[in-house]
Amino acid sequence: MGYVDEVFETVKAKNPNEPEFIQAVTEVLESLRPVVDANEELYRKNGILERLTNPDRQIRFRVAWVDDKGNVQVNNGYRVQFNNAIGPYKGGLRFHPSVNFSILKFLGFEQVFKNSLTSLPIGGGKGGSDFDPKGKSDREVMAFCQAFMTELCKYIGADQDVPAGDIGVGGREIGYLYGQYKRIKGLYEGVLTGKGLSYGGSLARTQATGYGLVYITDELVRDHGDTLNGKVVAVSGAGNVAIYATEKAQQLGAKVVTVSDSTGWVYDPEGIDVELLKEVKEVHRARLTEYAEKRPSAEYHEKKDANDHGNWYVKVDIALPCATQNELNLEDAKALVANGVKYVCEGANMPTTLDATKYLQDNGVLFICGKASNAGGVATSALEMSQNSERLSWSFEEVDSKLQGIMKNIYKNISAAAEKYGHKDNFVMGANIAGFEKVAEAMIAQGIN
Ligand code: NDP
Ligand code: 2IT
Repeated sequence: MGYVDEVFETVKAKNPNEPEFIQAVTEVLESLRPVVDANEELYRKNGILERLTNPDRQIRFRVAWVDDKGNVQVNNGYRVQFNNAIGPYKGGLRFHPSVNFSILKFLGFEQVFKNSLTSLPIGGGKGGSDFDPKGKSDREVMAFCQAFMTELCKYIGADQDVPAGDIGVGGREIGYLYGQYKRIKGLYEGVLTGKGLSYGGSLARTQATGYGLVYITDELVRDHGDTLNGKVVAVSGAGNVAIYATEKAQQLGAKVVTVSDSTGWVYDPEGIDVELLKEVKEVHRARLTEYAEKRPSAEYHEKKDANDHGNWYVKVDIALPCATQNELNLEDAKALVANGVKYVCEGANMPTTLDATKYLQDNGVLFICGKASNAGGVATSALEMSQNSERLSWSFEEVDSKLQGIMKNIYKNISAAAEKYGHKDNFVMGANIAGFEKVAEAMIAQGIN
């Protein structure tokens, strides 16, 4: 058995009941075959694949807090510190009832390669809680965040591990978390990113993941002799990534006709009204029914169940999944292809199942995986860390132009890596190989640990 297969069997045996983690590892290891085959002795001698698929540490703690009725609530808190070969652990915190070690390990594992692709000095990690911020008062969210940080602060630091937002964690949560860190540790340092502008945040971090996704999509489209102008786009999700992907796509002349949330989706043939979407989701924290009520051109579709992905059955040129993992499956991919989709770029982490990815690629769809296409968020987080270190803040234009440069560079590197190994336009392979090479080199240089 070759090295890749040996390690893959071990990972499956050692991580039973972790389907998302196995899924992420499957994709990466399959992609790495050509590089590993070419350097098998070196990687084997250094245990590179065994170490890369095994987090440095997994932390779990109890988070007890008091709700508005005076009842004690208890949640699980987590941080997975995956790999710090190229920089301090870096990656978001997710607050969602589905959070468990399988999900955080898949996210932390992906983050290692994504962060490497940014070319910035950041390692990979992820954390969060099964706490559900939906329907909670601001005071309850604050009480939870304070209790969560009271424990998490023992494991993080500006040069050690720097969390940020993810699903269910936005500006409000980062503010409460930062306040509690400062209070306990007595340190005013860049320990979190995605901070508010009045206390060390970076301009353009809020927009960065969605904007970056569209910048790389634009690169892809241009590289294939096409343009975003006039393209019809399906975006899924209606959160941070979806909102700013929609905004930038429309600024560049495309028309976004769908967005979705956990209970339904809208079809708006005139193009999504981004200001209204922001008001509904960022200000009111409401459902998309409110968007449809206020927008005469929009049709609302309630999801029949969690597997209802009706939003992928609309005729579009480009699909940008920006909600959550495994939200685009094989059936959805078939519908997109039947409707003539040409480009799929992931804003979310692992939103496309493995069989759907293969189907899209086999049918000539140009596909960029999340670890490359959504890297603009964490890249801008790293720019926030730089600004915090030098105690300066850069203008929106400066950060945005660095973000554009980073996304162009990622596209260039993943295309080149795919081509070098004889798989032109296979951007999944290109992303995994390009992300891997730097981390592997740093791990070898630093010895066995
Ligand atoms: P938000 O919490 O802001 O938004 C998430 C959106 O997805 C919401 O519209 C939510 O619906 C929907 N959603 C979440 N979970 C589910 C689910 N299980 N089923 C259906 N819909 C769901 O998160 P973000 O926009 O920050 O994150 C979206 C994705 O992008 C995630 O995969 C995240 O890991 C990834 N990502 C985020 C980055 C960032 O900088 N924020 C960076 C890179 C990747 P509802 O409105 O009903 O809650
Ligand atoms: O998945 C991701 O890259 C994020 N949620 C952003 C992480 C970060 O540290 O900005």
